[in-house]
Amino acid sequence: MLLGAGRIVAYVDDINLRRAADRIPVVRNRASMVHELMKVYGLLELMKTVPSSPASEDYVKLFHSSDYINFLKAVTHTNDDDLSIEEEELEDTFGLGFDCPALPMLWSLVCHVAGGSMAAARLLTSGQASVAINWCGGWHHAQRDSASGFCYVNDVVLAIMQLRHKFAKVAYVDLDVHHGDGVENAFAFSRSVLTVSLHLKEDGFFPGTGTQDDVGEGEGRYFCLNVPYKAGLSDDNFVELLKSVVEEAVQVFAPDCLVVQCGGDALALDRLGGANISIDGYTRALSLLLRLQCPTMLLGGGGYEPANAARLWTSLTASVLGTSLDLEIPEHCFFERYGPSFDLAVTPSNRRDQNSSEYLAALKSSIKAHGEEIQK
Ligand code: ZLV
Ligand code: CA
Ligand code: ZN
Repeated sequence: MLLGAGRIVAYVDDINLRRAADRIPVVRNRASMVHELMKVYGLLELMKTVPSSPASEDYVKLFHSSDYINFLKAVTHTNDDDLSIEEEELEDTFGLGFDCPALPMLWSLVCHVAGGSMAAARLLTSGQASVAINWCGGWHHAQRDSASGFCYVNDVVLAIMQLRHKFAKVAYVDLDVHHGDGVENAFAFSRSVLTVSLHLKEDGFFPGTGTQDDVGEGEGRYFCLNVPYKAGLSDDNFVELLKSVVEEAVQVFAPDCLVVQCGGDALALDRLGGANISIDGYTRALSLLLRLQCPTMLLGGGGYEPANAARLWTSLTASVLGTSLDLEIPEHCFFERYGPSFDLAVTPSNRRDQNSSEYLAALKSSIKAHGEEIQK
């Protein structure tokens, strides 16, 4: 499926950004795998590639608290032996701990990750691109004063804040299998940013928030849309949810700009996932969103089978560029990571979709009110 006819596509391409993203423990080396796969398929020659530079402390402070930033910087400058805080204590202190360990050079990682999505935002605000891609971004759980769920900095919130300088209304759609809680919380009171997350919601699944009744707060009521689903969600049901609830709400909202978090952990058989989406399912979902014809930022996020995340984001990039790719993965430095199939497809598994038609119908009807409320 070719999605992007007539669009100027730009890709944030920076070795230092990739090196920083590669150091995030649960997705080690993933950023390089994604980039190398896009390169060997010849996609880099088909789009504008734009470097990024690390964001400044003042930029990161536009969303994160000074206390949290000072803590990140202090952790960075302390070696392990000096770190007298126990792991459990760290978890209570600004969210650092098991999911978000205190990594070496953490502050530099934070600035690079924030800088990548800042560069993507600038491409859109300056009109240099109509689609801006940063597969090293999408860290949607980080909160104003804490790290959470592998996310140390909320590059998404910061990028949306930049986009708001030029675009009055920004819609955010989060396809990651987890709830985009950090982005939702940041804009819960705002009518200028519509946040939408589709996510798996079952007992014990992180972060545990994002019921359909969670619709935003105060002035921002109904400008948050949550679409919780059960395990095994199929392509058809995923696309149907986007068509019947998300598309309508976003159309009524009529954004001037769109940000799509394309977290790849809703793919079939993801290590941390639980949905059953194929690359074709993601492509159909994105094509619906691109039909809105507004400047669009594409970000990464989860995706814990690195080869599958690389397959997905390479395929989505090709679709946006209006080009198709050979199924056979070309020989390159990460080639052996694509075995045993060595092809580009990620197809659904044969697991049962626990989203019954009754569940989906009830979900749709409970969410329907959104369109009407947004219109008021
Ligand atoms: O994909 O965890 O379940 C965006 C994203 O959305 C939890 N964390 C936390 C909450 C209480 N638990 C316990 C802490 C677990 C610590 C270790 C792991 C270790 C190795 C491999 C996987 C995990 C893990 N952690 C699996 N699920 C979690 C979640 C966080 C999920 C974040 C998703 C991030 C990038
Ligand atoms: Ca999500
Ligand atoms: Zn996720």
